[in-house]
Amino acid sequence: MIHAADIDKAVERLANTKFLLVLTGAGISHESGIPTFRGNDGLWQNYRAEELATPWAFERDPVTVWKWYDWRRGIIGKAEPNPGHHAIKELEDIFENFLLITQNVDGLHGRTGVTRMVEIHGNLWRVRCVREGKTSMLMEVPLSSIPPRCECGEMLRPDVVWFGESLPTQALEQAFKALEMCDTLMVVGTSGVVYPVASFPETVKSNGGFVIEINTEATPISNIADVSLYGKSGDILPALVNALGV
Ligand code: BJW
Repeated sequence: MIHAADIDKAVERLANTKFLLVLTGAGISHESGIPTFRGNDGLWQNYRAEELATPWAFERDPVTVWKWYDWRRGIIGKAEPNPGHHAIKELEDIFENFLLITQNVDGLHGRTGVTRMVEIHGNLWRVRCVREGKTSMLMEVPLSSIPPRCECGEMLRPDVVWFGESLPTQALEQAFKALEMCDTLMVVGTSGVVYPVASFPETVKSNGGFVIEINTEATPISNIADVSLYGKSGDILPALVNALGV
């Protein structure tokens, strides 16, 4: 249940924001039919994301890990950006100083035309040779052979960030700069448990910034958010853009 006073508070802040930083997680793509990680529908053959999204799982059993990605690529390949994704593109058009940091690897934000974006956990349509480190796009769905291989004969892996791996340096640098510069952070559809991204709201708060959270349920971020708007991002984000009325 969203209180009108909370919406008003968020809109008033946005109207006075100089630099808007938006951080998204799997929840924003849920209304496009893509399972989240920690919801019940995120389970795949009884595996949890934490058991598959690791370099050790890939080393031990690349076929199982690739089958999980092939399953997800099949779902994502049929999905379309939803009103939440489109509203974020509208926010990019409204704010001169803007950055979107997404933890999502599904590429749906990019399909709205948003350009000031950092895909901080990578992109599951991009693959990387495990020997040469060379990246390329691989759009085939379903994959004709698992695991897919590079021209050099070595395995390809999804160009995403697994647990225990460092986030891409350039993406992190862009994120840290924006965390310093922004006065408002809008956090959408993330459970706020995966680091280092989970610490971003705290960083903004300690820099004196304002945090707006949008989620269907309370998360650890709710404890520090200035406003939490509980509901679907596909309903709340368009309502906020509409209320901004620019
Ligand atoms: C809706 C909705 C609707 C639903 N509308 N809302 C410090 C402390 C503790 C641990 C660590 C630490 N630093 C590093 C770690 C270790 C680890 C970590 O964080 N572990 C925790 C689990 C404890 N982090 C790492 O290893 C990271 N690397 C790193 O830090 O490198 C340096 C280092 C290495 C080693 C040691 C120390 C330092 C890498 C993390 C990589 C995460 N990778 C994944 C997979 C990406 C590829 C892929 O997709 O396959 O990223 S895991 C998965 O979780 C994915 C997501 O991006 C990420 C976050 O999930 P997200 O988006 O929040 O999804 P959910 O499902 O959790 O939540 C969805 C939310 O939406 C829910 O709240 C719903 O309510 C909501 N929702 N419908 C609005 N319609």
